Amino acid sequence: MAGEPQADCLFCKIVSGDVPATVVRETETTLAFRDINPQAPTHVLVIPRVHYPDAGTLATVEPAIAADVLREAAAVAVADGTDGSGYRIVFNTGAGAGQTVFHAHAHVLGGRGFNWPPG
Ligand code: IU
Repeated sequence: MAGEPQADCLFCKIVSGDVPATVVRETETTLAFRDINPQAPTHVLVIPRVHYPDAGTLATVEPAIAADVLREAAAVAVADGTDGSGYRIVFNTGAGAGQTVFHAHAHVLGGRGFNWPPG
């Protein structure tokens, strides 16, 4: 069924508690935890509890939960104090764009300056 946990998905295992993570915020529909390999002083992943392979699919099938992910991403930036200086929300989508975990997630990056265009 759409959105069901996948046995081979790392982020589903974090949602179920089978894999530990440093959780910073949770809601009924989302979980936010620190990235294990941070690329900035603030680097938090916000994921839906339900499993969809990428953000576009999530937004198409479960738009309310996609909105929850975005709202929580902004809340993480405020909680970490990065909202004043600016922060970045990134949804890598597809292997060619750097996606390595195929469970939708927002990267929230902050606490340093960022270049444009991104690498
Ligand atoms: P990506 O956009 O799919 O590349 O992001 C996956 C992220 O998941 C990446 O930044 C990893 O450092 C992060 N991550 C993690 O936080 N914990 C883990 O156990 C694994 C990956 I594997």
